[in-house]
Amino acid sequence: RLRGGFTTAATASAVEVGGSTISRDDVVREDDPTNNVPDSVFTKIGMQLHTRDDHPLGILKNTIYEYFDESFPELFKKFDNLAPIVSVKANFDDVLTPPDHVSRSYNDTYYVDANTVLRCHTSAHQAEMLRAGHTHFLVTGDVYRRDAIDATHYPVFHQMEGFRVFTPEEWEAAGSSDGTAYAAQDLKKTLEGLARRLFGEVEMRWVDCYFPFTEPSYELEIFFQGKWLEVLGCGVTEQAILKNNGRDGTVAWAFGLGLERLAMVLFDIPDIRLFWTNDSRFTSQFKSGQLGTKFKAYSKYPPCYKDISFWISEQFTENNLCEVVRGIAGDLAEEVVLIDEFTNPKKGLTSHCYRIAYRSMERSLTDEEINELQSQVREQVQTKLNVTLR
Ligand code: FA5
Ligand code: MG
Repeated sequence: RLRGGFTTAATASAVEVGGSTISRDDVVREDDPTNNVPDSVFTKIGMQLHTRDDHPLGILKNTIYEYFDESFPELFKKFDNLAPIVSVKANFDDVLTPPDHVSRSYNDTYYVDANTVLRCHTSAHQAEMLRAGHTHFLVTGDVYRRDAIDATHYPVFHQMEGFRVFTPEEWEAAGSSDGTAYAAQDLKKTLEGLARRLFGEVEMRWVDCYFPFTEPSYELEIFFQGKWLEVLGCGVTEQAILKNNGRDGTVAWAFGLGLERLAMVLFDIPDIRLFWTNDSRFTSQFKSGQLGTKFKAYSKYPPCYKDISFWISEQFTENNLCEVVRGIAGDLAEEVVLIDEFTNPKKGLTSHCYRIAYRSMERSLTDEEINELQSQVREQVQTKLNVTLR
């Protein structure tokens, strides 16, 4: 099927991941209100960028594997081929996400049906791994979130989950009587070692934060090119998760790191869409085993900006607008920014004006095709988002 008349990649009717077949008709059902997965997201399932040894994400994953193998020989089991379609229970309930948490909303998460989602984090596999008897594991995979459109956000990105269980004998042997303190200290030491392996001697800092599944919880930030960059979330696993999954009496740590965030910094990759390109000017620059080759940008084609203004309705959200734009323009949509907003107090109506930047990383776009994309955006914004164009 042609999208927007310009995208020529046909949508396959089914893909294979980790031995299971995922069929398009089960995942994309526009007329089913319990489903909100667009074709543009379905086409990313099964791409497995993180398993390509000469792709920046694969190179990074392999380097992290090496760090764990060298620091802890034969301790961590690795999984990178688990299917991304998981139950709501696995993605949320099993990791103690409260019933009213925003991440559960249709605005933030892709639902296949009321009980099934595209995983929004690799933490979705913690409980099943524990129940299968694993106590030291790394799970890498594609994760899916409805989100903004800009250089660092894409509806599909990759995470690596790490998990390590300690028995009382382990912390007692180390002279500690407090399993939680012991695990927190081991976690920080392990991740600081990883950060040094990836970045060399860098300034880093721990920031206290909150996750439903860990306590205490931290984010690690790295000072890179003048800014503090959040690269991972982690913490000491909530006791209920261990208890509910056959590991009562133990203590564990867990982390989840964003592979694109790290790779953009390590390889100087300026736009997150580049991870998905087949353009050989991108792919030919990276070699298996070579972490940190600096990407040489090829010449940028000019962007084209189009504004769209409308009176919003109560259900309007920016994520829904971005879905419409991505559904029509795909990767030609570089950015969607709110540039003006006002309320007419008499009418009680609020107007938003968004500026959409269209740009291909591979070629010049013609006025004609951009006008055609924008006219489809205008049409669908009205029919799908229930807003009134101004
Ligand atoms: C999580 O997803 C937690 N599951 C992480 C975790 C695991 C915490 C285990 C504790 C224990 P968060 O939503 O912050 O947390 O995402 C983790 C990392 O993914 C971020 O630090 C960031 O590096 C990356 N990330 C998050 N959102 C995006 C995005 N839209 N695009 C690219 N990378 C992202
Ligand atoms: Mg975070």
